[in-house]
Amino acid sequence: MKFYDIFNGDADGICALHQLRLAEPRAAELVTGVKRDIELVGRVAPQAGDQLTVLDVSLRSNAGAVQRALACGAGVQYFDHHAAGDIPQHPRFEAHIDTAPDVCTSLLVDRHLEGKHRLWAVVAAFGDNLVESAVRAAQPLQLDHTELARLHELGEAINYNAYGETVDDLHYHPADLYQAIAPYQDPRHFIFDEPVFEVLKQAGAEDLAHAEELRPEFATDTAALYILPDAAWSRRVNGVFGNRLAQAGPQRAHAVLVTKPDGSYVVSVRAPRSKPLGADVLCLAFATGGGRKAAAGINRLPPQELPRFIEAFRDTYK
Ligand SMILES: [Mn+2]
Repeated sequence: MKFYDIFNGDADGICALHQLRLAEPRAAELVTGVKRDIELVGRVAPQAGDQLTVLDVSLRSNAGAVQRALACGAGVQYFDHHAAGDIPQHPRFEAHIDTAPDVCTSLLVDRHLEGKHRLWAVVAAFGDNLVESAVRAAQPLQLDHTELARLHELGEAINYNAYGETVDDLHYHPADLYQAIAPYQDPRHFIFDEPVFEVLKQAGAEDLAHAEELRPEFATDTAALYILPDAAWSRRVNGVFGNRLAQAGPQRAHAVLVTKPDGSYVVSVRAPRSKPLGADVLCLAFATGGGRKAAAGINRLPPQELPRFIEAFRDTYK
């Protein structure tokens, strides 16, 4: 019998697993990746009697692999907050799935453990940018303002570490980061005793400084577009940079393009925060586009389509 711990490589995934294993220690094979690696269950080949714990990757993206695991006699415990599709009804499937917008996977694990390792759920909620939920979860812990701010920074730092095209782009492989965290009951001790937090904070600031040196391709009162070069720092900072732009210019739509080695682009579009609409329709007009009204993207925009994208973007947000 074998155990597999399968988790998203971001703060929510790591802190979800950490809470569980503090409560129920278990040696397991770790399966994880960059934040965008969400089809993780298919990476294992379980056998009858094996036990899979899956955290913070959508069931919809893993449905086939989960079905196969169940069919071959393995058990699956599943915690997640992303849109799930059909939830299997099976005696060996244990689901903790809640897609409410104010929860993250670590908060679901916290609910399951009745708050036993709440501090790590707070870190994760900050990492998933659920600031209000994090503050609410922290309430009974009576942390002072500085402690709360440190947990916020830690969540952001762990989350930042998960951004990249492949694990080669990351400062720490998420499995290594999890193992660095694993001995710590209290994230405040982790911050103090390990270099990880300072390393990630420093690295994140450097990446952001690179991005902030860039001039936009164009910027008007209603829309701005940036193209980041083909570099590891671009792939890491992309999400954080987009957040910064959105915070600094709430009336403005932003498109951030990251150049791929083949010259095509990964596109992320954020509608203006003051009017969070239109990003989905814009991106769906391109072959590999998708997303939500407020934020959407295109997985691969060929270079010859760039002018068409720019025109459509300007037209959507004029
Ligand atoms: Mn999450």
